[in-house]
Amino acid sequence: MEVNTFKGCIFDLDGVIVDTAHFHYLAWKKLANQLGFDFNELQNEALKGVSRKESLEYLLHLGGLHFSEVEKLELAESKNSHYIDMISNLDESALLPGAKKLLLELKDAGYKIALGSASKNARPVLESTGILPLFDFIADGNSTSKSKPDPAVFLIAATGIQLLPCECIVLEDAQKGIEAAIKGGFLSLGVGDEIALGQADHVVPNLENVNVNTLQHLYNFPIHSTIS
Ligand code: B16
Ligand code: MG
Repeated sequence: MEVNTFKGCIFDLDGVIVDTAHFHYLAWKKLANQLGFDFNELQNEALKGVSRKESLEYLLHLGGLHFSEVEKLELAESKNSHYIDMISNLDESALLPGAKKLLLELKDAGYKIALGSASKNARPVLESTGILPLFDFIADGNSTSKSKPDPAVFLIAATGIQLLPCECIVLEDAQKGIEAAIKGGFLSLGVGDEIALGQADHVVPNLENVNVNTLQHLYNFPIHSTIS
């Protein structure tokens, strides 16, 4: 009997590694308020993991507003500058509990590590929190314009670390991210709410108690070879 084992991990960024998901929400709320309507955390759930462009379309739909393509570019730019202001003092303290420890353990154990984030700000966020060198490959909002639940960003990440989707665990806090992982044929670990992320192979509330042993226990499974 053979044992099938995962060989790498693809991490989402906002809400899994770094506590920036809340800043995305606040920046969208600020833009909505400027446009004359309110936006709450429940509505924001639908934007998690979604690209800036698609998030803006959704927000404008909620507000019942219509703008030209040029105006929409300006609005997206305005949200991004609110977001950049909010993260301007980001440092290691913004890392979510257990994230760095897990990255270090995976690296020490020889697993490949990639980023699979929808954010165009992913690289500066990794730099300012000091964890950029822990990644073997970065796939982010600059790598594809296809937004989760499209698996494109994870497929680019898997290719970047030279692994098959079925050899990678995708760690995600967004329902659309888990959907993308499933569509792409990846193993999945939901990080957050058990009900919202129920489609994932496994769900943990955060990364605090997740280590290499936990992942090996959850994702290494025996293959019963068939005799032909
Ligand atoms: P940006 P993730 C996503 O990052 C965020 O969850 C989502 O709220 C944001 O709109 C998206 O990145 C684009 O971010 O405006 O910085 O390009 O969760 O996929 O790491
Ligand atoms: Mg996320």
